[in-house]
Amino acid sequence: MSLNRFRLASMSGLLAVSLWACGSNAQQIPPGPPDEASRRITLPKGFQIRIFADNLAGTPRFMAVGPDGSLYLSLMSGGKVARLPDANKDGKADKVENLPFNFNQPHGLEFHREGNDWWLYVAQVDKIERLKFNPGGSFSNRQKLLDLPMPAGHSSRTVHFGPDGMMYVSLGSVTNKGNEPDPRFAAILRYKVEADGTVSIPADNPFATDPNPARRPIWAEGLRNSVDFLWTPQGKLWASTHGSDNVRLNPSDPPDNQPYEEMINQIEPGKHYGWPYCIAPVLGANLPPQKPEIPDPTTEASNPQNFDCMKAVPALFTLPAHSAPLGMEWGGSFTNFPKEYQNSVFIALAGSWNTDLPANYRDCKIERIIVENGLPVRSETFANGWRQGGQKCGAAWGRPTDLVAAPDGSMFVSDGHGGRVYRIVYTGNQ
Ligand SMILES: [Ca+2]
Ligand SMILES: [Ca+2]
Ligand SMILES: [Ca+2]
Repeated sequence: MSLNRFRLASMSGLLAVSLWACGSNAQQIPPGPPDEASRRITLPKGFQIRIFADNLAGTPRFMAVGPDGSLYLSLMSGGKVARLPDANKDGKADKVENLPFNFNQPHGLEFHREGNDWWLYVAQVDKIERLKFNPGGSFSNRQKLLDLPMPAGHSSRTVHFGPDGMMYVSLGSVTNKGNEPDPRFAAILRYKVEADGTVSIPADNPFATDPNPARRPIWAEGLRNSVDFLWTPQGKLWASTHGSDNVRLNPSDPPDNQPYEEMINQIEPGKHYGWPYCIAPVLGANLPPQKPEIPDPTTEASNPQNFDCMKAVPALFTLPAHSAPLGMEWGGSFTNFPKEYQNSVFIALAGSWNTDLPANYRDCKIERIIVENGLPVRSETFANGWRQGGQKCGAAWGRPTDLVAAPDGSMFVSDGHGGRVYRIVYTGNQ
């Protein structure tokens, strides 16, 4: 959860009031003149996309909006976090300012308040750090909170604070579908951060007293690579996860079809989500009573405990293999969008880079998963057109990477492949 309506509702003081004023009642910033994004990308009727910032070097990844209303963006391979203000409110970043710090593959960003202070949390491949945000926009008091295990494998690390005030961190796997060197990989971890930056294991963590200290922070496991996660308005923790590559249920099956990519897992403490032993059984919605996960016949992991796939929690919603889910956000955060878009999950899909058969090339696009009665029921494409027909997303004009709510309730979309940030607004016009 970032600076969105759920957080704002619980804040107090002038800062909260000014931020709230930036939300649903904010003056809508017009989309600006047509550009290459508006010519290429298709959206539902009434929505407009424009380039907010271009020529961003260093692999743009995750974003967060700061207490100053500016967009902050991690530049993962560049080792930087950039600030992209739009003080003149013309729908274009006024400038790209790199914060004067070097980071180690920064990915997840989150602003979180402790008392009167705002801190920017930066998830890096080997650690979590935070920096105090000062009025005027400078950062100070850099603190390392936590070391994360290495080597990297999947190297993106994501940090969010939950509605319970705890810090959640996701780490992908080191291997494709093998044995991991540390139980903190392929898991979502949960920590308590004290006001002075001390980090501890909450007593109600499911493995808080495990004899293996590395298991104590685990909140949920069997998640190969949960690049992002969020909390629904009902307080449910939902996480995507990337499936293993090169699974065929039968040796004669065509490539690229298995496993289905898990878009929404409802995360419960202490539960196992199947990887590396089991895969999702159903394409699309798998709602209670759920079909159980099925064994991955190609797993390279030894299975000393004879892990039973009946014990894995199946995903609530999947999409085809190689969809590659990255950033996700609750639709209600986009207060500029019509009401029917708000009860949904928007998810950035990076699409195919290593599929074999052209028929299975997946789009790099933004998908909207529609939620009814608290459950994901179906999905539809929201923004598409970054790749041309017959082209893999690895060769496309861009690939959506993350999406967050702008201060006026529109959507910022980062593009780690095209080096851009876009802004999607609802105007109601064709
Ligand atoms: Ca501007
Ligand atoms: Ca699973
Ligand atoms: Ca997110």
